[in-house]
Amino acid sequence: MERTFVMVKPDGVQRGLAGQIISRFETRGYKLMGLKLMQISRELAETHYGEHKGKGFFEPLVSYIISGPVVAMVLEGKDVIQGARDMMGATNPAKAAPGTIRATYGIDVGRNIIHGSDSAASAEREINLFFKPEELVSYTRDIDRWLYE
Ligand code: IDP
Ligand code: MG
Repeated sequence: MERTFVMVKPDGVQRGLAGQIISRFETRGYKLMGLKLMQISRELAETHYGEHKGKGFFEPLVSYIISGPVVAMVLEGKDVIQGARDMMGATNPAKAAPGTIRATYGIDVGRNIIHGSDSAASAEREINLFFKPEELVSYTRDIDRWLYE
């Protein structure tokens, strides 16, 4: 089973969409391993988005991501890294496929509601950046036999 890091960004929280977004992942069958509301520090934001340092949108991106609380989560499931990214849709909501989270709730690339890890390496890095080991809970779910063959 894979794990990924997903975060409802400050616009999603401010607009009261956190519950609906978590619900989409739960309803699909992905398992919540960690979940918290938190305020990201500038330092954490700059580390998290380090790959974008030097790009024109870096400063606005950091300011956006620290502009209010986020809901951070770790999800587990078969192929969840790509699966969650597919549910989010393209980075720019204007280009995201209809029905995806970004197309359903957003309009502008600088307010695109959600983050999800883009590879196994980023998932591991981001999970460790945002969650302490004791904040992740391992448990069995009786419904798993109805989700997985
Ligand atoms: P991703 O979130 O789909 O992985 P990335 O290219 O990794 O997209 O960019 C990280 C975040 O930076 C995006 O989710 C978005 O919030 C912001 N971003 C990316 N490109 C632009 C842009 O051209 N203008 C403004 N913000 C951008
Ligand atoms: Mg990215």
